[in-house]
Amino acid sequence: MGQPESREGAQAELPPGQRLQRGWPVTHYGPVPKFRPDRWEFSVFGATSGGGKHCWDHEEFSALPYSTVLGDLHCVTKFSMLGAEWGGVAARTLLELAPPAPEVTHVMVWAEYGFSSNLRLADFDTERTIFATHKDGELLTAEHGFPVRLVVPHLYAWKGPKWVRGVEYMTADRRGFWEERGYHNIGDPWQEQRYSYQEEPGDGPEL
Ligand SMILES: Nc1nc2c(c(=O)[nH]1)N[C@H]1C(S)=C(S)[C@@H](COP(=O)(O)O)O[C@H]1N2
Ligand SMILES: [Mo]
Repeated sequence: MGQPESREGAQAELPPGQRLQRGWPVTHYGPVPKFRPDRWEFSVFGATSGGGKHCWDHEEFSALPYSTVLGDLHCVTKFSMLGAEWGGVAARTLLELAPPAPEVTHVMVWAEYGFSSNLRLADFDTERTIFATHKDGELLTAEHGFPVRLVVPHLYAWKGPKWVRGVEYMTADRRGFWEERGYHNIGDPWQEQRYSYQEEPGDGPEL
């Protein structure tokens, strides 16, 4: 990645080919899921240290340590939203509460209806990666991902699933929903890594 980590994703600057969007559009594939608190849980599974699965119901998840970070959203369809403040559970908090096994190299973030996105552990384990429940002090709305969405400000926004339900720790890379359908496996907007045909050897598993 080109910039020092403390600035990445909160630069108030547009990556190449992006334009500023006023307001906050809604972009996703498929319907908005209905939130049912009694059936909702957030789980961390796969190659956890110790092998066990960690689960939180909605009340427990809401009681986890709360952090805020600044982070921009860059949609691969070329609009960006700059300067949002996200509140929720930092990825690093989750990594402490549910530590990965030492062999873990990637994570798959899972959302409602089987939507998923894969990330290198190093892209997940940053100070700005956050499971957001709030934006600018307000609870997320259903169409923006309530109750929880991932925000990874230094990558294109499809890398941040809305309606997240869990994280799978992986010892090898696997493609998520859009990464299997023509989008770049890594998705760094500063390098305009939009499409899978731009991938260099080592950027992702064979298609
Ligand atoms: N579950 C889910 N999350 C998703 C998507 C999706 O299709 N399904 N689309 C992604 C894309 S492409 C973008 S640009 C952002 C948009 O977030 P917003 O609708 O809150 O602006 O959500 C991301 N998260
Ligand atoms: Mo997007």
